[in-house]
Amino acid sequence: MKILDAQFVISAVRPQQYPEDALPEIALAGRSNVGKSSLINKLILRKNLARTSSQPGKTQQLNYYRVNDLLYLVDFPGYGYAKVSKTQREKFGEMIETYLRDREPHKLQLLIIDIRHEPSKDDVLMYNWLKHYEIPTCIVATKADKIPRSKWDKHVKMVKTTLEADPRDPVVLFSSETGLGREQLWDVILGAIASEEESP
Ligand SMILES: Nc1nc2c(ncn2[C@@H]2O[C@H](COP(=O)(O)OP(=O)(O)O)[C@@H](O)[C@H]2O)c(=O)[nH]1
Ligand SMILES: [Mg+2]
Repeated sequence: MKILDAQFVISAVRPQQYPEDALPEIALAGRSNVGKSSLINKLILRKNLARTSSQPGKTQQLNYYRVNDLLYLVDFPGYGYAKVSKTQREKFGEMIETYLRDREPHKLQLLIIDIRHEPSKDDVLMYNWLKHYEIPTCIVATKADKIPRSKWDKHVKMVKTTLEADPRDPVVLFSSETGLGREQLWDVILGAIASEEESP
């Protein structure tokens, strides 16, 4: 995928701030620190457009990045951050659930999992929400460079088993360090946008 243009658009704290141009939205969810910002930077080949490791615990903003006047990447707040209060957790839940239920341009969800670890309870909960709202989902097992290649299969299997993943959901092995999986993930993203156009 050739990146001609990539821009940060807005940190939206309420639906009224979401873009209104109806470009398809590809959203990313995952625990804080799992590597979402790094993955966005790798996808769009910018070193630091999506700020890595900034403001952990900001539970209520969706960061919108516009790519090639073609689509938005939408970075959800990271979940599972220990210092977040119960009220903030509830706000996160409300915001995300409303987005998943009502956001028409949302075409694909990337669920980002650290390949080294078993998915957390929050990961399982998020995956179940996605299934409940029938959102097309791609599981991305990132930080692949952190374990030896010989262990990739076993860890991918563990991720799928713990999530009880639908075998039809694609799983992409990724590394923001090496770029592994970048083209494959773009194929999944472009495929999700195209299949939507075929069957309105
Ligand atoms: N080795 C390696 N480190 C990564 C990878 N992705 C993210 N990281 C590191 O993990 C930390 C958290 O990444 P970040 O993108 O800020 O996570 P976020 O909180 O999900 O946005 C940073 O120190 C990144 O450099 C990866 O694929 N490989
Ligand atoms: Mg981040």
